[in-house]
Amino acid sequence: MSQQKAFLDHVIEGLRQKPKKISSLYFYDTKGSRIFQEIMNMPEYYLPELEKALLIKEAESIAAHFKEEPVTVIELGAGDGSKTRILLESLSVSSRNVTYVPLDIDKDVLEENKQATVKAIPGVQVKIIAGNYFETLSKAAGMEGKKLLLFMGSNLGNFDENRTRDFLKMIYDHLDGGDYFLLAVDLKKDPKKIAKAYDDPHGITAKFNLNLLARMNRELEGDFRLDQFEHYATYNPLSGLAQSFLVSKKRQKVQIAGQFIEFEAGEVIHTENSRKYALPEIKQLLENEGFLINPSDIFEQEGYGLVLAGK
Ligand code: AVI
Repeated sequence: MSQQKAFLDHVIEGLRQKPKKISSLYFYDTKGSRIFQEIMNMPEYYLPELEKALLIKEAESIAAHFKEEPVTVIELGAGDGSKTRILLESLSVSSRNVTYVPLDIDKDVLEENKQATVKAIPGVQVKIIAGNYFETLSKAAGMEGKKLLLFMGSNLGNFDENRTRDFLKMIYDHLDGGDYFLLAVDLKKDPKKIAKAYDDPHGITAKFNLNLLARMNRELEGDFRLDQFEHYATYNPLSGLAQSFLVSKKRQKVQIAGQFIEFEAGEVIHTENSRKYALPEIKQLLENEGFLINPSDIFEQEGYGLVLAGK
């Protein structure tokens, strides 16, 4: 099935459900990825900064698990790898031989990542693999040496409960005894701070969410009127769930590839979950799949967490 057809089928199925929903995976076309970069650079979206600070603080403790032996660092959804280089630097001091295998959908961003990494840390070998998680992880996991698999950016928070379980199981199955998995997660904290990160005053997150409608117009011959929908984000401090929606401002009918979808005034499309965790919850999720976690391998600072889980 072509990607376009899969997108259309997904959209029609999701918009015929009650409540209407579309997976946040579809945010990331070229335009959406560019807007996501804007989000990453805005002060309200605190996640990248906290992650970087925690990596700087803990890189040596993490690297100490790989003393004097070759290590293959595999990163899922690696992007430009700018923060990962903090860890690679420490590893290249403590380990003899470091191979970095960044995995991402976007081949161009991987090429940039490779060039920047080789330039910054000349001793590190870089092997890029472009494609989706499932295909690329099998290739990468077959490589030699002790493995350290990274899943950063609190990307886990975008998965629903079943997908989280399946994903962690898949990671576990691709590792061998003695390998490690490093997971970065955003934690429950001041609800106002979280709410603002997903509903910023510049309107960048709104633009990111509304781009989903624009993408349907571009790729699926949709006729959504962007000015007739608005971004709405909530955060529930009890469940830890930040959720984004697109709200129809009026009763309207929209056409997508010849099919009609009706909206009531105020009706929503649920477009994203960004779950925030407590560290014991994350520990439990990982242990449920068989990972072993030493209490000294759980790192936290200012409501952001890193967990180094062993197999
Ligand atoms: C990619 N992901 C971890 C982001 C998040 O925080 O859930 C996506 C995002 N959505 C709105 N702002 C950022």
